[in-house]
Amino acid sequence: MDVLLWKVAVVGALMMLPFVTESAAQAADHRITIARMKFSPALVQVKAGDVVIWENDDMFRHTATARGNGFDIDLPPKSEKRMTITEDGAVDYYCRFHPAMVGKLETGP
Ligand SMILES: [Cu+2]
Repeated sequence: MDVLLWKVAVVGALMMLPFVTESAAQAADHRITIARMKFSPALVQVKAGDVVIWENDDMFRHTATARGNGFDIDLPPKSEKRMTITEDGAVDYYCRFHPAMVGKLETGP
């Protein structure tokens, strides 16, 4: 009887493992707010599957535009848009209307 209970406990613990692993790798949401002509936070760690929520809190239209290929998100005043990260890696981005506005997405270790 004791041995049987012990086996049940081990099997139960093993069955839990995949769920623990899965939640550790779960996609995350990252909010990047534009206020007073600045992306904040300007540097965000992302990984494939994560979602970036771009929020323009300014009275001006902005964009979040990747250098090279990637994304070009149009952000009218007081709007927000969601974008799913499709692959790991680093991307510098800027605003097409205000090139001094810059930020970076990168994949952490
Ligand atoms: Cu802008």
